[in-house]
Amino acid sequence: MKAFEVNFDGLVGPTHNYAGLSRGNVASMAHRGRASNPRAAALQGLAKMKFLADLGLKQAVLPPHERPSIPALRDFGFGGRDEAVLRAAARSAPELLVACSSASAMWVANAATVAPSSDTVDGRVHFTPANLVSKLHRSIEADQTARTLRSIFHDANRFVVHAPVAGGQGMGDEGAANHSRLCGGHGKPGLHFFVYGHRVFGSERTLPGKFPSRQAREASEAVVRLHGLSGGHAVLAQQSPVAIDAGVFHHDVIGVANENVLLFHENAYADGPAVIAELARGYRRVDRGGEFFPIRVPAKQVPLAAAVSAYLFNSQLVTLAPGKMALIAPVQCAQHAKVRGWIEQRLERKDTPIREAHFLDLRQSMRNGGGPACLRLRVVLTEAELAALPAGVRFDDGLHAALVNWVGRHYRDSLKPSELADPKLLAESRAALDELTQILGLGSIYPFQR
Ligand code: SUG
Repeated sequence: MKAFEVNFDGLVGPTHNYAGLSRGNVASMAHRGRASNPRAAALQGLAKMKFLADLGLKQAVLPPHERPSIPALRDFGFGGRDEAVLRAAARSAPELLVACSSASAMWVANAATVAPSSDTVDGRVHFTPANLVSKLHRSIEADQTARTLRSIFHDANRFVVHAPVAGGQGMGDEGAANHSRLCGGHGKPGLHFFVYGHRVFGSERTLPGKFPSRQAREASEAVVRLHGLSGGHAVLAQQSPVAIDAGVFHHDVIGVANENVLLFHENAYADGPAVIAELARGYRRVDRGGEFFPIRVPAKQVPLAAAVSAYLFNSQLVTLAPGKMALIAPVQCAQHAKVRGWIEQRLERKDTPIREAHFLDLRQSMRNGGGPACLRLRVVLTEAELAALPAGVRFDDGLHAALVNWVGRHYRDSLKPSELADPKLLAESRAALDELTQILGLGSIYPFQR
C-alpha cells in the first residue's frame, strides 16, 4: 500500500528558555541562565517546516504544552487561584517553577514511539507516549502528549495511543529519539531498532560514569510488546556508555536512519560490529533482496566531541525520490571544518542514497540540545490514514502564514529563566495556545480550557 512519512514538527512554545535542566546534555548545561528569544525559536522551527514542505515532503504540526504548568504545580501541592499558585511556587520552590515552565515539549522526537500499520499485529498505527521519567521537567509532558495524540489520531479503527510505559526504578522511555525503523520503502514492512542505555533488572558490563542514561532496555521491550511487533522485526542494542559520557543523551545524537540507510558514529554502540551484523540479518527478513546501507562515520574523521557540538547525527535524513535522500543538517555542521569535510566527501562518492545536504538555522533550539531531528516525530501513514487526521494540523503555505502571524502577535523576543514567574507570561502563553487550538482545529486539549 502507498504510504508516506509525515513529519510532525513540534511548535516551539512561548516559554522557550535556557534553564540548564538537562544534565548530560552539554548544550543545555552550557547555556543555563542565558536570555532566549522565544519568537525567533518558533520562527526558526516554522522555517524548517516550510523548507521540508517545499522539498515536497509531507509535514504536520504538534502544538506546545501549557506552560508554566499550573496543573503540575497543583500536583506538587500549590493551591489557590492560578496566579497564587505561580506566586507561591516562585517564592518557596523557584526551581520547581522553572522545571514546570520549560518549553521542552517542542522536541517531539521524545513525544512518543510510533509503529506504522504495516508492522503491527492489528494493522493499526500504534503510539506510546514517552514517559520521560529521567528528567523532572520532561516527565510532566506525558499526559498532555497522550491527550494531544488522541485528539489528532482519534479514529480508533486506525490508530491506538497507549498509556506511557509505567515509570519508577529507572524505567525511562524517551520515545522515537531512541528508535529507528529500517525498511525497503516507507510503506513496506520495517525492522525496528531500539537503543537503550541501561537495564532495570541486572546490568550491562559497562555503564556511563559521568552522565545519566535515560532509556531502559525494559521500557523498549514494553514498547515492542505494546505495538505488537513480531520478535524477528525488532533489534535492541546498548548505546555506548562512552558516548553518553561525552554528551550523547539520546541515540538520535549519534545515529540516524531512513529507509535502508543507517548513518552512525563509530562510537555509537557498546558493540558496534555485532549491532550492525544483527541489523543486516534483520534487514534481510523485512526486505528480501533489498540493499542495506550502514554508513559508519569514523572518530578519526568526526570526533565524538564534534558530533556532539555540530549535531551531524541529529540531521533529518529524508527521501526525495526512490533511492535519493537528503540530509537536513543544522547550520553548525557547515561551520565545522571536519564535519563539513565529511559531508562533502560523502556526497561526492555517490555510493549510497544520500545525495544532497541542506543546512538550517535552528540556533535557538540547538542551545538546548535540540537539532532538526529532535524537533520532529516521524509517522508513516497510508493515504487513508492521512485522510483521517484533522485537516488543521497538516502544514501548507496557508498554515505557515497563519502561524508566523500568530507567533508575531503572541511571542516575546527575550526571556530569562528569572522571568518565568511573571503572571503576564502565563496569561500571554494561554492566550496564544487558546488561539492556536482554533487555528489547528483541535478543540479544547489544554487543562486551562476546561
Ligand atoms: O531532553 N533539552 C532537551 C533536548 C531534547 C533533544 N531531543 C532529542 N535528542 N531527540 C532534553 O535534554 C533543555 C531544557 C533546559 O535546559 O532549559 C532540554 O530539556
